[in-house]
Amino acid sequence: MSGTTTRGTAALEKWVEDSARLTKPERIVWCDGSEQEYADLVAGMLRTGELIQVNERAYPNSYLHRSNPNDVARTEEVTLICTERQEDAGPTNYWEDPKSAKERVGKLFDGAMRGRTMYVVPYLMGPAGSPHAKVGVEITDSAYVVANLRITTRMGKVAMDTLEKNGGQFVPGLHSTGDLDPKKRWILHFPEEQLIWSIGSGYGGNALLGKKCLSLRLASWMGWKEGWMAEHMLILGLEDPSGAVTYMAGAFPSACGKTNLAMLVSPLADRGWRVWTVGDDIAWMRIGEDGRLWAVNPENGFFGVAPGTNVETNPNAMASLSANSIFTNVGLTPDKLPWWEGIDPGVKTPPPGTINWLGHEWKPGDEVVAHPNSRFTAPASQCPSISPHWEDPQGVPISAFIFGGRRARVAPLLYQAFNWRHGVFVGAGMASEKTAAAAGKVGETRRDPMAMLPFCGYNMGDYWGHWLAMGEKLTQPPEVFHVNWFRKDEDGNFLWPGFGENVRALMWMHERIQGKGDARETAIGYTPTPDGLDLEGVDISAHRMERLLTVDADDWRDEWAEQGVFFGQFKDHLPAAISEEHDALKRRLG
Ligand code: OXD
Ligand code: MN
Repeated sequence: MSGTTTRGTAALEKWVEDSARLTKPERIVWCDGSEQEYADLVAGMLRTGELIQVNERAYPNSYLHRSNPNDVARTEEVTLICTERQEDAGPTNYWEDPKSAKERVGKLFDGAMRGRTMYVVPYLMGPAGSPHAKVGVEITDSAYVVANLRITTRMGKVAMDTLEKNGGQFVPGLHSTGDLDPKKRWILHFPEEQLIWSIGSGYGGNALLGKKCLSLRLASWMGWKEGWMAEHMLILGLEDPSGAVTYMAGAFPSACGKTNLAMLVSPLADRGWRVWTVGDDIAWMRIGEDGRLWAVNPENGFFGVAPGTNVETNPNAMASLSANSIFTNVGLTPDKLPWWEGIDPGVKTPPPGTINWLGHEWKPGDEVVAHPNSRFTAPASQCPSISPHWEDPQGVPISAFIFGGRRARVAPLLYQAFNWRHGVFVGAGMASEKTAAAAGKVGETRRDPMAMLPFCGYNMGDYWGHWLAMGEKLTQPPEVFHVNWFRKDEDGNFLWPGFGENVRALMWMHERIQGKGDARETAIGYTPTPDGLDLEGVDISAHRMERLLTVDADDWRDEWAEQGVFFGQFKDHLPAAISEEHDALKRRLG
C-alpha cells in the first residue's frame, strides 16, 4: 500500500491488487479514457440518479450532479501532510506521523468498496510529451470522480503510454467515498513517498486527486527537492498591439477570480489588447535553458466556481461550459437548464419551478438556488480564448507574477514590488477574505501566502526559502505585482469595476516589464500614478482612482503587525530575507 517514486507497471499492478485486498470491491475496471467508456459511465450514473441530464439542446452531453449536502467544499482541517518530522509539514499544515495515519485511516479503507466497482484511472498532469508531465493513477469507487478526471486530466491510454516511456513512474492515489460521514473523512498526503489517500468525500479538491493533492501539495514538495515550482496560479498571455504576447502567472486564493482573469475579454480588443488563456488554477514552472521561468498548466479542464459566472462577467467560461460539461450543486430550471446566482446578468430569482442544489423546489425567501461553491467541470479545449500555446511541451515564458486577494481595505488596486526579493515578501505577506471554496466561516481575513496556505505540501518557511533560491538561479526573474479588485468605499460598494476592465492593470504591468510606465514609490512598492493607468473608455473619476491607489500608513502598520505574528510561527524556518524585508517595510512606514 505504500509507494516509491519509481515503480513500473508490475508495481502498478501490485498496488492495485493490494488496494483491492484492502478495500474489497466487487469488481475492478481499468479505465482507458475512451469516449465509449465515458458514455457507459454516464449512462450508468443516469440510471442510478448520480447524474441528471440537463437540456440536451442547450448543453449537449452535459449533466448535473448533486453531492451529499455535507460534502460541498474542500475540508482543510482533515487534510493532512504526513511527513516523518512535523517541522517538515510546518505550522500551517495539519500533520500526522505517516505510520499512525496509515494505521488509523487504513482501518477505514478496510472493506470500503464492498459491493462497489473499483476504477483504476491512469491520468497525465501536463501536456503529453512534455518533460514537465507527471503520471498519476487514482483508484476510486466513484464514477462521478472518473467522469470529472476525464475532463480535468488527460486520462487513460495517453497516461499508460507515458508511464511505459518514463521508466514506470507514477503517483498513486487511493480514493473511496467511504460512507460520506464527515467524521471519517481524511485527505492524507505522504510527500516523502509521493502517495495520496483520500476517504469520505466525493467532492472536488478532496476527491479529484490530480488537482490539489498531486499537482499542488505533492508537486510543491517535488519542486522543492528538484528545483522547480508548483503554484496555485492562473497563466495568461497578454497580446499587445504589435501582436507580441507577454505571459503572466497569477496567484489568488480560491474563488477570488482566477478563472475570470485567465479568461478576461478585453474591452480594448479593437486597440490590439487581448488576453489568451493558458490555465486557470495551477502552474508548474521550470527554469529554461535561457534562464527564464517557463510554465505549463498541468490540467486539461476547468473546475470553476459557477455563481457569478455569466455572459458579461466571463463569456469565455460560459462558452467553455456550453457542452460536454458536468455541473455540481447548481439549480435546475423546469426547462432543465442549469441555474445559479448571477447566471443571467441582472436576474435575481430563478424561473418558477426551479429545483435548488439540494433537489427541492426553490421558493421566494429561500437563501440560494445554487450552493455558493457550486462548480462547472469543462474541457479547456472548448474555451474560445485558449492559447495556441497552452499545450506546448516546454510551456510559456513568464514575465510577471501577479499576487492578489479579496480585501475591502488595506491593499491598493495595484502595486509593483521593488525587486524579486521584495516580491517574495509581498507574496509571503498576502491575506484575503475567506470564500466558500473551503468549509468554514466566509469573510474572515486570513493570511494566505502566495494563495498556497491550503496547498503547500511542506513547511511554508522552507517554501519561501525555495522561492528566494529560485530567484538566484533565474537570469530574468518575473516582475512581481499585487492587485486587489475588491477594495470598497464606506458604503460597501466596490471602487473598481473589475472583470474586463482589469486589462488596464495588465497593461500597466506590461509597461513596467518594459521598464516604462508612470509609477510613484510608496512604502509597499510602486503604485501607478493616478493617471498612470490607461482609462480610455471607462468612467472612473480621478478622486476614485486616488482612493483605489491610496496606501494608508495606519492600515499598513496594522497589517505589518499581523504579518509579524504570522511570520513568527515559522521560527528558524523563516528565511532571513523575509524578516529583513519585514523590517524594511516598518522603516518605510515610519
Ligand atoms: C479550487 C480551489 O477548486 O482552489 O480550485 O478550491
Ligand atoms: Mn484553486
